[in-house]
Amino acid sequence: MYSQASEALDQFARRTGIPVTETQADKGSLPYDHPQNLGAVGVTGTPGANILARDADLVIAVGTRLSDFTTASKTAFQNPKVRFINITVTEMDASKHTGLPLAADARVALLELAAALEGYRVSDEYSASISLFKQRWEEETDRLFNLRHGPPISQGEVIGAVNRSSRPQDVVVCAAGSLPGDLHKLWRTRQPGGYHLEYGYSSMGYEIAGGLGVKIADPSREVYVMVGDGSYLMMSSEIVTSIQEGCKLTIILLDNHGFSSIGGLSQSIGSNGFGTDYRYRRPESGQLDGDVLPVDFALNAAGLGARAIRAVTREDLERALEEARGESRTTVIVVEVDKEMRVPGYESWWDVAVAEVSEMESVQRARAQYEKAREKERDLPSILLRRPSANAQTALRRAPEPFVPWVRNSCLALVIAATPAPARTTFPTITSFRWQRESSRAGQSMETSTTSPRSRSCQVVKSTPPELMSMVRPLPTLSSFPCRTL
Ligand SMILES: Cc1ncc(C[n+]2csc(CCOP(=O)(O)OP(=O)(O)O)c2C)c(N)n1
Ligand SMILES: [Mg+2]
Repeated sequence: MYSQASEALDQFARRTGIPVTETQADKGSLPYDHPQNLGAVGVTGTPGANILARDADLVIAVGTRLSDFTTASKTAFQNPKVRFINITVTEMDASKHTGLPLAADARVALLELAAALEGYRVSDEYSASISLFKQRWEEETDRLFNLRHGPPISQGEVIGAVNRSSRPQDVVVCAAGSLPGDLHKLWRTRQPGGYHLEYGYSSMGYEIAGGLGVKIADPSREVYVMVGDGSYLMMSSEIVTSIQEGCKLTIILLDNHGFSSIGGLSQSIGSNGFGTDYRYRRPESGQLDGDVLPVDFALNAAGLGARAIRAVTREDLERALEEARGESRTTVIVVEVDKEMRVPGYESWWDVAVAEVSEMESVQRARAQYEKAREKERDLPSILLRRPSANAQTALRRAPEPFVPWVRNSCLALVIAATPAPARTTFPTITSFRWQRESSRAGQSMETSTTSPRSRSCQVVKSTPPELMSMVRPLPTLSSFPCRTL
């Protein structure tokens, strides 16, 4: 996204037929209805993206940190022969999953690689499965957008209504709770920059302040801030600034009287959602199991100077969104949603540790399932290469570009798109990039060390497999890595 690589990614995907999946950071680089766009990948991914990631024999990671969510805690890639090509300007990320580190700007890299792959296309069978997964996902999204649940209505329906009401150039802003995962899966982004998620830290309270920044950056776009009641309670004060500055926001506040996200997680680990409802503590039980706290969010928003509209049904919500569009000042639409009517997960898993020792049977059961699920975590180590000795350095020479044969020999390639930094004028292009491979003689004297992310420890591998040696190059900033070198 920051590289402005959308057009290059579009060309690369169309020409090769290789499917593209999106991290939170990159959603919108391709429009949702692009024929190669399988949508969200990882813990909050779509079935098509996750099934193809599971089976992929080659993953081209563009700008992604291959984080815990993107890799489904290292369970996302199950093909025993899977290889990674990591296109990024961050050297540490370039080496993840024993990938081929291609340190380059995303746009430049994709343009050059598309040209280098002239004539290559994925098989018809693979193409057909991509189309089928896409079609099924659109049907599933329509189902969730039209559940007709409640009232209280479902969060999926609210997302559908906001999505339908917004224009392609408008922006949805969010940060924390159950909304980011649901938006990642369901939001139909039509233009780059139409989807703004703070998912680096997923900070509750970012939403309204962040939305104000987005509006200041481009006042011509309507900004739809989607925020949970918990996050709203953490920081709603920038509503006042938005009114002071005449920066209109449309804020959709989804009130489910607590933490749907953390409540669901807590249930999944056998802890019954402890402490995640906004309820009175009942003296009889000593627990937070009394009545729902009477927080009036519409009154609160009006008190800060916003126009406040309450919506109960889907029709109310659609009318409110229509009214908000004609408003010139910040408008807060408060809609109650059913906390337990969640958008499900698809073909993925997240490593949330379950207590090893507990008297609760539900926790013991969850622990047993957790231990089984963890067996799928794959330790594809990072490669860190020690700075070679002066002799070895002089023996280094350009290696033949391995990218093209890797793609040509792959049957099930997949792109994961994220957010690399913008092109820098000093940055080398792929063809001029110095791929360094030590000669066979120098190979004897070079050693690699691999980090083991699961154990957070560092093992040292003295005899480097020749295949790895052809793809690693010295990392100039090695000393800054928290890793012991030889
Ligand atoms: C500043 C901050 N504190 C705590 C968390 C952990 N956390 C993530 S989601 C969440 C609850 C969010 O509640 P709400 O905004 O109502 O969204 P819901 O889960 O109901 O969708 C919490 C406590 C966080 N992400 N950020
Ligand atoms: Mg909530």
